[in-house]
Amino acid sequence: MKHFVIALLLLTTLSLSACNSVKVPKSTMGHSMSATPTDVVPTKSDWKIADHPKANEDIPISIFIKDKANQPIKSFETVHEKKMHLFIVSKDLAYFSHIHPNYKGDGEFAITTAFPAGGDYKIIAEFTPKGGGDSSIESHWQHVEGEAAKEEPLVPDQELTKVVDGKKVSLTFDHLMADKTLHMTFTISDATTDKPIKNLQPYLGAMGHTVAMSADAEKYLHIHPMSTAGNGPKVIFMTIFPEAGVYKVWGQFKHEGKVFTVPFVINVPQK
Ligand SMILES: [Cu+2]
Repeated sequence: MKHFVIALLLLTTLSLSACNSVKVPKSTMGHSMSATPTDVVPTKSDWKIADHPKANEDIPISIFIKDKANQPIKSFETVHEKKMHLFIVSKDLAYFSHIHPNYKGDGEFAITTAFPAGGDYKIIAEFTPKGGGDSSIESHWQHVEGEAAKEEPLVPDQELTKVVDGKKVSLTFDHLMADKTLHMTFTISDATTDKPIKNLQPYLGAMGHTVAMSADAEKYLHIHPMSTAGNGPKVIFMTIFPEAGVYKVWGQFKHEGKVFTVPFVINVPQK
């Protein structure tokens, strides 16, 4: 049944803070695309990270997931092959990492990672307590000591074509505007020959994953392709950007055994 639900999964749209929570139903079959939380299990979290983590050192991170009564949540669904997906972004959104903590039991997830420079990072954990229909999100801002990287201004890309790891990737939208269901399409070709790539491989159970984050790192969307059919060159995602503004979008795809991540900065206009 879960697999069937996952197969129907078209998108997951979540906001990080409860006060401006945006939840879009996974299925677009209903009429309502309103921002109503559906079957997200309410959670709390404790984050245990070394007191003064330094850049470029291995930093153990433990995340304790609890229910609203402060009791550990003990069992989790496996979603896209993992019990937890962890995203780490620097405050300027220049740095992006997608990793998978291990489940230790009793609500505790653990991973060791290194931060590339001093500064502030947002860490976002996505997981689904057993029985939950949609993923829950917990997030944490972490300061890291050490020399800061030069801040990269978040400027919308003039042209939505990038070359990453020998792939040329273009991003197009059917209509780009806030608060409206839209299609975003990644088209992937070989950067040297310009030939369309038709042998993309599934990555974590989907033909691609897209994460989008608002410029202030407060709004977060994790989007999956509309269909698992086809292996490129086009991968189509459907989503809603909850508000107008600048977003950074990271598309992640797998080709010839290697995952590549392609970032874009877009400006989503008002409806
Ligand atoms: Cu993941």
